[in-house]
Order: sequence, then C-alpha cells, then structure tokens
Amino acid sequence: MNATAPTIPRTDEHLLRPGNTNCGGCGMSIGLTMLDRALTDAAETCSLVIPACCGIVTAGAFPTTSYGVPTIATTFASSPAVASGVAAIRDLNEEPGQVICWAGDGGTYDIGMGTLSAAAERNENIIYICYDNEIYGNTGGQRSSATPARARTTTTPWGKTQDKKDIMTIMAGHRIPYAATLSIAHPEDFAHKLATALALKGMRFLLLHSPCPTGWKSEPADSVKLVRLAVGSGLFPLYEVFDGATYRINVEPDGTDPAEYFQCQRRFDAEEIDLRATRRACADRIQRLQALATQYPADG
Ligand SMILES: Cc1ncc(C[n+]2csc(CCOP(=O)(O)OP(=O)(O)O)c2C)c(N)n1
Ligand code: SF4
Ligand SMILES: [Mg+2]
Repeated sequence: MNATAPTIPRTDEHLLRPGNTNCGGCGMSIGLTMLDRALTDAAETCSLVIPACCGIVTAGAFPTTSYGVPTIATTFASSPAVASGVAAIRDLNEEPGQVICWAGDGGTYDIGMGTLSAAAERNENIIYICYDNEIYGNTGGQRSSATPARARTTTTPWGKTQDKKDIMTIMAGHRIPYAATLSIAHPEDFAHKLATALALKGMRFLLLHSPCPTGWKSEPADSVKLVRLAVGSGLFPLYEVFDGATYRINVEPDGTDPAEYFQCQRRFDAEEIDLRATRRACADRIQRLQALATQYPADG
C-alpha cells in the first residue's frame, strides 16, 4: 500500500478560519491570511507542518481546528525533517501540492536550526516560512537569537545585549534556490514572492517580520505601521537571494528614522538605544545589500 501525503484539493475553505484565539493585531494571523490568498490565487493545494509555537496553538483544541488545510504538529526542533518526509512521499506518489513549514523564530533561528540546515543542504522540496516575532511568544516572551539588541524580554529585562542573528545570510550560504524577506506592510511584494516561491522547486526559505503586540508591548492597531517603519528605515530590508548567488532589493528604504520604530514599542527604552549606531548599522546593511545586488544582480 502506498503511503499518501496529507494534501487535499483546496476547497472554498480558508487556510486560517475565523474564530481562532490569536491576539488582536497578531502579524502571524495577517501573514497566514496573506499566504492563503497567494495559494488561492495560484490554485495550489498545501499541507502545513508546524512546530511548537503560537502557530500551532492557533489550531485550537482537538477535534476542532482553526486550520482549513491538513496540518501536522511537530516537536519544536523537527518540522523541517517532518516536512522533508511528507514532501518526499508526495513527490514519490507524483502528487500535487506544497508542503509548507510555518514556524516561529525560536523554532527556526534556535532549536530547529540543525534540522533546517540539514533540509536546506539536501535541497528538500519544501517551502519554509519563519514568522519572526523576535521572541518565544507562546511561552511568555523569552529572548531568542532573533530578538534585536536592547529589546526587553522576560529573560532580558534590562534589554538584550546581543544583535539579531542574520539568518538570511545563513540560509543564502546553503545556496538554496530561493530566500526572501516578507512584510505584511507590503502585500504586493508578499504576493510576488509567494508566486516566485511557488513556481520554484527545492528548498525555499521566507522570513516574515511578524509583529506581536503582546510581546512587543505595542498597540494592536500599529502592527502594520510598525513593520512598514522597519522596512523604510532599513531595519528589515525586503530582498531576494537566488541560489545563494544573486540578489534583488525589492523596496528601497525611504529615509525613515529608526527612532520612529522604537518609539511605538514599550519593549524598547528609547533612551537606552544608541541611535547614531543604529542609523549607521541600517545604512551599512542597505549598502552591503546594494553592493551585492549591483555586483550579482538577479535576472529580470
Ligand atoms: C524541546 C522543547 N523546549 C521547549 C518547549 C516549550 N516551547 C514551546 S513553544 C516555545 C516558544 C516558541 O517560540 P517561537 O518558535 O519563536 O514561536 P512563537 O511562540 O513566538 O510563535 C517553547 C519554548 C518545547 N515545546 N519543546
Ligand atoms: S503572543 Fe504574539 S505571536 Fe502569539 S498569538 Fe499573540 S500576538 Fe500573535
Ligand atoms: Mg517567536
């Protein structure tokens, strides 16, 4: 008997159903809704693989679920390995559909890094989306290696002293077919990158900046504004890397002062932040990407 991957044809069901328990203004909810739209527009089927994180709490209590597609809950560290197996069965049976890992930053930057790196090195045929809320949100807001410097978390009450890990460079270093950053403040760019990812095969890594009003101590209504400020200031650039070799910047920073981003979140003490150093770091980040995009431009 052939094992079958748990993909089903899309119905008029949404990927994220109404009535879930996510906090108001949660970037992950908006990201899932935008992912749903991209899949529907591309008439794609999918199954989700989700490790321990807010994204699996979203599903709710058995036998009900907030997900309208087949969803596998995995242990914290194993979602890329589980997704690799599901995708291998799908491909063996020549079935259609995408296997999509939907994982938090803790499961991606930290505890799942080993299985993620292994799946990337094998160029597994999966889409991996990290919704990066820059903390372990589900367990009370502890720091992760995605937490930016100076952010106060429950385990860094005086502000984190280390910088955010540059996971895009790590993933590009695996020379996977596609790595890109996403923002819920730029829906057309989001849709374009999902369409690009869906058209490719192999390991595709997408990093979504995902506001978390609960952990960021921000107003739920400010979520989209916040991540727009992050793109505009160069704190979270929007770009693509193909095969770890060629680069494209999708939205140029607009001169926003990063101070505006910090001021809207009580996880930062504005007086503690060295704004001159932060502005310089943003400029350096963009200049480095511009140099790569000029020297090694992506086609088209
Ligand atoms: C091996 C292991 N360690 C710790 C936990 C507890 N745990 C569950 S979810 C989570 C935090 C997840 O953080 P992240 O991946 O960033 O997702 P978020 O909660 O922010 O959505 C932790 C520490 C666990 N389930 N398994
Ligand atoms: S804690 Fe943060 S990531 Fe988790 S559901 Fe609430 S807003 Fe979303
Ligand atoms: Mg998180």
